[in-house]
Amino acid sequence: ACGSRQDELAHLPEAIRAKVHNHPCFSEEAHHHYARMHVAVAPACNIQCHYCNRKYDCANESRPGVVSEVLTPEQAVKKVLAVAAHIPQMSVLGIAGPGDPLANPERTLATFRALSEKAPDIKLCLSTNGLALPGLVDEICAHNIDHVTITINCLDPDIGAEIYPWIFWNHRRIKGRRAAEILIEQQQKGLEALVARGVLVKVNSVMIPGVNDAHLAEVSRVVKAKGAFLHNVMPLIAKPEHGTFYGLMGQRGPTPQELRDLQDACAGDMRMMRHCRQCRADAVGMLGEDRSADFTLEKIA
Ligand code: CLF
Ligand code: SF4
Repeated sequence: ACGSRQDELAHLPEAIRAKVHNHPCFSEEAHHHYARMHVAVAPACNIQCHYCNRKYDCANESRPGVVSEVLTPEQAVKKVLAVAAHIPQMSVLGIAGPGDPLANPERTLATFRALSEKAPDIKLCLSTNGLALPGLVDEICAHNIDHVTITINCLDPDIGAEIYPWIFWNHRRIKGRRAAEILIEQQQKGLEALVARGVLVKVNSVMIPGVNDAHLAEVSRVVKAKGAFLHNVMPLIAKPEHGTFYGLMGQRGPTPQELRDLQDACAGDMRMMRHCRQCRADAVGMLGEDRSADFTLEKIA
């Protein structure tokens, strides 16, 4: 269906091609042939985004609106092995919520550790808001996680203060501009450290009209200069029930045309992802397909 994309990977160095050729998010071509699954092992979060309602999955990587069944690492491993036995195209296991995977490091790393032993052919993938990332880079590398996504919505703490009401940092809740400043610093440090270690980093940005839309081309330029592999600009899903603040304030999401225009503006400098399907934290199957209902704990027991 997508023959014109056949050469998408042709110019990449062999080592990178080997990492992305069967990753449905990092390679557009791969998403026609390979599937991913997520296990929802990470319930807690260490920041608050205005577009998030904790009753739903993390909007870093997922479509708000459906609550995932939180699994223990043992249950998650069982589920991955069951899915792998039924869906041979399943090449990637991601942890993306329902909170932030790195705000639940024991649960997240125990899951990855067990899988790298029991299913060494499955690629491991992680999506995070980045706050706890710099302190966990060694662990991430030790667990053979080759793909990390950081959700970076801004570089300017004044804009950040409009997106993040607070963060939880060094056992304290920090609010306002200072909170955004720390988060932005940690995200950039984490990005640099992962790139230095050869981990492929994708940056997701949530496009919020009137808040960060005019700023995201700059974000794209900077993360590219630091070595991010891919930038994925996702539309804010603005539904009153999904935002603690935006919902109440009537914040809207971008139109499809506004989203395309921004992706085009960023594309001048950067490889852009345009096939993201804003998956749930427990999605199973090809992108855009969700077979999670076929693999509930009850069904795989
Ligand atoms: Fe999952 Fe994310 Fe890994 Fe993909 S999803 S943790 S990079 S394996 Fe993919 Fe889904 Fe978009 Fe995410 S389509 S929401 S970009
Ligand atoms: Fe919600 Fe994810 Fe933001 Fe945490 S990082 S507040 S779970 S959207």
